[in-house]
Amino acid sequence: MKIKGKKKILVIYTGGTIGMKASPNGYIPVEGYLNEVLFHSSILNDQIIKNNDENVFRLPNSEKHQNNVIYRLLEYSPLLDSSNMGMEDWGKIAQDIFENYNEYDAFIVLHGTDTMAFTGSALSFMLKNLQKTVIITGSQIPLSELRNDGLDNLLGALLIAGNYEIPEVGIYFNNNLLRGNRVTKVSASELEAFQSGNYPPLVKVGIDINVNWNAVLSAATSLPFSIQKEMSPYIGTLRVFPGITKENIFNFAKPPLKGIVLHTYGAGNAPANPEFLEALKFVSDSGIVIINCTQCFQGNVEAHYETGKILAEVGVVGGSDMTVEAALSKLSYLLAQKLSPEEIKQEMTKNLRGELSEPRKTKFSFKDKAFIKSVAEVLDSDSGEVKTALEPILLCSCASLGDVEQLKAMIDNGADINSSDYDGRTALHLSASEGHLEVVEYLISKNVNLNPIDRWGGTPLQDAIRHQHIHVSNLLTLSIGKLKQGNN
Ligand code: ASN
Repeated sequence: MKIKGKKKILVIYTGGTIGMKASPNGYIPVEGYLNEVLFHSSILNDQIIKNNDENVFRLPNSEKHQNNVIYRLLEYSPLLDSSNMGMEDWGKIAQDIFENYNEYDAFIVLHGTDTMAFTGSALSFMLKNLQKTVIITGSQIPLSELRNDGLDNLLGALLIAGNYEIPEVGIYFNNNLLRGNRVTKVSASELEAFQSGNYPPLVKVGIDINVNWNAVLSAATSLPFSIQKEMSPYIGTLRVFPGITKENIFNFAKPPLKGIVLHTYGAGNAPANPEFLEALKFVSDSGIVIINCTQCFQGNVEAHYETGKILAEVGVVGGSDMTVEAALSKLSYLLAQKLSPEEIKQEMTKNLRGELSEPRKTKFSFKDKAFIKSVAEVLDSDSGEVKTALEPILLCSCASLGDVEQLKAMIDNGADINSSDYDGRTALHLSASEGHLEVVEYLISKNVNLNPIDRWGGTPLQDAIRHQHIHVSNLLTLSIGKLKQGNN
């Protein structure tokens, strides 16, 4: 939803390259520096409102963006390179969002890029029933450099957070807002540092700001916003490689470990080596939850191959198209809830915050016996036009699938055995074409019309001959002969 009027944004500044300055030991975060940059920037602020000891900035309005956005910078101490951040830091960010939730309309978290994808994933789970925009951003080049990506990233994040309600945790980088738990850092040097392999951008910023509303999570929840600060540290990720041994597994899966993200090949495959599989089974049976995530940047874990299926057989849970960052933080989040391993396994396969794509439900089809049965049952209670229109199609579908039982049930219930579909094809045409002798026998026993003509002038006997169903064509020839004799 696009929002108008004055919007208040809290900018939580945790550290990262964006606010760093060069030092003899390389770039380091410098306290107070970002505040100074904002203070002097005519792009990021056109008015400074003193609020106690702090500065509140106003984002300039422009022809395109009459945003009326004001924002406050909440600087952490110490400022951190994100490589030094851990679960407690996520808890602190979650707590600050919680404490300021009612006072602000949106939140921006300035963060280093190295672990931004982990924080994006973790916060998506830790913030529950989120109804406001949370955007994490940072940069590859510090604002202190003449040429940098920090200015665009911060400005873009402020404009999106100030103008749209996108009620999820996103990562804004290089003109794209991506879902926080779908993102991986893909480059240490390019300005496009992040990509989301399995989910489209929520917002693309070009000449215009284009929000892909179909991709954005809905905020439809009546439950109040809350947070879970506790995350379990007893997790780890193990990358499968050619030559991996059972010892690798046992050395890794030592107490107090409770959850493993197994980083597998391709569509979720691992070596079919019995010792390796037995080790995984032993670990899984001991109550450690193992989640299967692919090493590939794109695609998901599906049990297409034997090498993937056997992992499921030893208790490893498929992680669908989750990133490793998302799977790890989800495991950590669920383990902290003190659920049983079975409950955690179940939750891991569910879509909690848009972090995974659940398998598509099979499409209904007249090639599906169960579907035909259900439709036929519904039609039983109908005596009108819908029944007249659908019954021939159902009869033909049953005949084509060789489903004698369902065919009998429908004919016993009064369906017209000689009815034809829109091509003039009858149940006898279909069963003869497919060579379902049992169906043909049954239809003949019910005195079906043996010579119906479809819209191409074809008969069931011709169908049986064309498809070389000898038994069916013999039976039809015999029955037609008998019929002729009887008529003479
Ligand atoms: N090392 C930095 C960090 O993650 C990298 C960056 O922000 N571009 O804090």
